[in-house]
Amino acid sequence: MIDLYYWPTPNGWKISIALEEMELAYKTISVNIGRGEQFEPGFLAISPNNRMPAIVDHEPAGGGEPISVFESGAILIYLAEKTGRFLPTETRGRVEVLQWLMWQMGGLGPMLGQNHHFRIYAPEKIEYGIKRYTDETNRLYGVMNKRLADREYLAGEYSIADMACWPWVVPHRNQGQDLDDFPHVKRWHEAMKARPGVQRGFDVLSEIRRHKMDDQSKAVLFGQTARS
Ligand SMILES: N[C@@H](CCC(=O)N[C@@H](CS)C(=O)NCC(=O)O)C(=O)O
Repeated sequence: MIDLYYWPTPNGWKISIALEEMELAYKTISVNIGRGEQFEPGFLAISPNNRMPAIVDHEPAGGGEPISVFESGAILIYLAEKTGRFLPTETRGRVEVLQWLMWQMGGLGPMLGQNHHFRIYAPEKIEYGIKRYTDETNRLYGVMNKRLADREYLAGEYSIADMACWPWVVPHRNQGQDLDDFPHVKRWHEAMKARPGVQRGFDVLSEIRRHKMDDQSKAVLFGQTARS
C-alpha cells in the first residue's frame, strides 16, 4: 500500500493520475495547504520542502523499511520504475520521457505557477508580472504544440511526461491561453481527458476544487520565508 499525501492542485493530480494509471493500491492523506498542514513535523519528515505531493511506499521493491519520496518528478520516476510502466528501460525511449518530464518540472510547472500567482492571487495587479508570465506560458504552450504536431504523446508513447504536463494545461483559460491557438495541444488535452485513469486521478478530493482560495490560505501560502 502507498500513502499519498495530497491536495487537489496540478502537482497533486500528477500523482493521483499516475497511481490510477498504474493501478496501484493507495490511501489518500489530505494535506490542507491552505491551513498550514504542510508544516506539521510528521509531514516535514517526509517532505522537507513543505510541499505536497509526497508518498510513502510501505511495500518497496526488495522489501525493507518503507520508502518516502517528495517532488512530483521523483515520485513519477519512482512509481514508473516500481511498476515497469510509462517509462521505457531502453536508453532512447527513456531519455525522450525524462527530458519532457524535466521540462515540465523546471519550466512548465514553475512558470505557470507564477502565471497563476500574478494573474489570480496577487493582491495588486502588477502588469509587468502578468505580461511576463502570460507570455512565457504562451511560449511554453508553443513548444508543446510543436512537439505534439507529429506524435500522439510528448515522448511518442503515453508516459509519465504526459501525466506531469496535463494537469498544468487544465487551467489554460485562467492562464490567459486559448487552446484554439495550439491545435496539437488541444487534441492531446482532449485525448488525455478521455482516459479513465486520468479522470479517476483528477477526481480525487475534487469537492475541494470548488472552494475559492480564502484570505487565510493566501496568508499561509504567500508569506513564506525560511522562518515559516
Ligand atoms: N516542485 C514541487 C512543487 C510542489 C508544490 O509546489 N506544491 C504546492 C501545491 S501545488 C504546495 O504544496 N504548496 C504548499 C506551500 O506553498 O506551502 C513538486 O513538483 O512536487
